[in-house]
Amino acid sequence: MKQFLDLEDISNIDSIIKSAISLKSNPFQYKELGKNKTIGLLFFNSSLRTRLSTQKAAQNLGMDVMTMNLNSDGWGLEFEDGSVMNANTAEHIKEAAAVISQYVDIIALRAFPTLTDKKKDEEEQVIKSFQKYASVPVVNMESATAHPLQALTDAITISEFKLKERPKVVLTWAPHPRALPHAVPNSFAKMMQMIDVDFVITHPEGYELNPEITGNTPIVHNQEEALKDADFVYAKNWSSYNDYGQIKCTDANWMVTKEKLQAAKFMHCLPVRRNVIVADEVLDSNQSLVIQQANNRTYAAQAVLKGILEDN
Ligand code: SN0
Repeated sequence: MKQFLDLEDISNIDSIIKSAISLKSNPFQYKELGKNKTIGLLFFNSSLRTRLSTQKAAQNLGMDVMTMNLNSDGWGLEFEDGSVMNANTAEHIKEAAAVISQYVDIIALRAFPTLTDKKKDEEEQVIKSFQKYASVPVVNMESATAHPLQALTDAITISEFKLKERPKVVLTWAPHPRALPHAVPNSFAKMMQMIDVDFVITHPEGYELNPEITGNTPIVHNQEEALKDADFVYAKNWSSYNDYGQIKCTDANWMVTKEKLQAAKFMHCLPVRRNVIVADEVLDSNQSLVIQQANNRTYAAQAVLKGILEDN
C-alpha cells in the first residue's frame, strides 16, 4: 500500500481484514518492520481512539511515534497557493509538509470539515495539500469527507461477529445537539458496498448523504421498517448534506432503544452521546459492540501501517 487516503487505497479488502485479524492474535509478529522508522500523528481536531490506537499500532510494529496538535501548538497554516500571508497564517503548507517529511517516515493526519463550505470540504484541501507537498506517505485519520480507518475497523468487527454469511446491516441516522461531519457515514456506506452484506440506510427526509457515495443502497425513511430483521445496527448522526451542515431534525424518536434493536448487535464509532443517539440500556447490554469495535481500531491501523511500511 503506497498511502491510505481513502478506501480505494486498499487493493484487496478480504486480505486486509485477514491481516488485521492475524495481527490481533499476534500483535508483535512484525516488530522488526518499523524499527528506526517514525510516524508523525498530526491533529487539527480532538481525538481519543484514533490517537491512542494509531500510536499503539505503530508501536506494535516497532515504530517511534511523534504526536502534535497542529491547531493549538503549531503555527497557523496557509493552504492557498500564491497568497500574501499578511494576516493570521504564519507558515505555508509547502514548507510545513516538506519539513515534517524530513522528521518522519509516515504522516498521519486528522482534519475535519468546515461544514460551511461544501466545495472546499469536498476538495479535501488539507489532506490533499499534505499529500502534494510531503515526500512521505500520508494516512487519513479522518478528513473532511472520509474516515477509512473507522470503516476498516467496522468491516473487521462485522466479520468477527456475523452469524450468517450475508448479514443485514443498517446504518441509522440518530439525533445530536451539534452539526456533525459526513466522514463516518460516508466511509461506512462505501465499505458496506465493498463487502458481502445486505445494507440499508435509514434517515429522516432531508438527510440524504452524497448520492455518489450511497450508490444503489436502499434508503428507507421509516426507521422501524428499516431495522426489521437487522443483524447489525450502526448508529451515527450527521448534519444535512444537501442543506450543507444544517441540523434539520431533532426528533428524539430516532434514538436507538432496546425495543428497536431487537436481536441485532449495536455499533457506533464513539464518542457517543448517551440517551441522545442510543439509550443506556443498549450500550450497557451485551448487544453493544462499541468497546470491541474500538479495540479493532488498533488492528485496522496496524494492518494499514504494515502495508505502507512494506510498500515504501
Ligand atoms: C466526530 C464525527 O465525525 O462525527 C468524530 C467521530 C469519530 N464526532 C464528533 O465530533 C462528536 C462530537 C460531539 O460533540 O459529540
